[in-house]
Amino acid sequence: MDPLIITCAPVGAEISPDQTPYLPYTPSMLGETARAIAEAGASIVHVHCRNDDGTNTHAVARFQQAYDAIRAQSELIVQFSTGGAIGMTPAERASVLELRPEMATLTCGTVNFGDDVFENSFPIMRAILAKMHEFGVRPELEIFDKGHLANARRLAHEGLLSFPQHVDFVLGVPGGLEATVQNLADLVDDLPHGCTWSVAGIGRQQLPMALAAIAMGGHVRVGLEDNLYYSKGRLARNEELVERVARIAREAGRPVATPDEARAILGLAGMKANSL
Ligand code: KMH
Ligand code: ZN
Repeated sequence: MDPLIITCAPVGAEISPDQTPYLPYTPSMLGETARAIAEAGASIVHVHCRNDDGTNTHAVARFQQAYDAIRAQSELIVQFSTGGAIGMTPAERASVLELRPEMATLTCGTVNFGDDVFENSFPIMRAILAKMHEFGVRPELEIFDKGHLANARRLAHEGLLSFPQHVDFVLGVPGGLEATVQNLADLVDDLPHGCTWSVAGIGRQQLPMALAAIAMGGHVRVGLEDNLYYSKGRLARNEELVERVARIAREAGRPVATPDEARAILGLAGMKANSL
């Protein structure tokens, strides 16, 4: 098995700073977090941005500040979110690709998201992919439901994607596919040949999904975007969530990838200077 790639999603768009004191919602907090999670064993950081008051933003200038802060403190693969927050326009979500991060997410279909709808129609997906091609950004395909893999295959059939790709299964969102080992195994079985994959279990399913991925040869995403707690009633710091998965993987005989090892596994060209 390849060394384990640990992605950390430290902020997300749904958690507010009044739910936890550990949410790194400013660029300088993100920089500090990047250093801590890299030391703990992460190789990718999945980035959302906030204003100083904690509200969501997808402003290009704010992502540039976050990028610079992360890069000043780590060699992590920087993966921008193009999912953003519910209510953002597709153009807003895609705008940050002009900063040419090494990777960015592409959610492969619409999904109920609690009481909201996270909209990713084919026109939205095509527009985001076009920007990824324009700026040379590698997608991570976010799969919240089984049909999303079929959508990704359809995009490939249209010539907009080529497989293999790196895929992240986000399981346990209310409205998406539940986080069970059986569902994970079915999704992995359905992957196009040669894809690499990780899993992000939501809430208390974060650790069980990580354990399954460690055993199955997949990779793992943890972080406060998906789960606030280290254990019942005990709020987590991002680096603790990374450190626990790294420790368990090593105990299980699975080494943990450095950022450059992750780049080699994912076929990324190398740490790019962003263009601005
Ligand atoms: N905040 C969610 C609506 C992504 O980052 O690509 C979408 C999301 C997915 O978080
Ligand atoms: Zn996200």
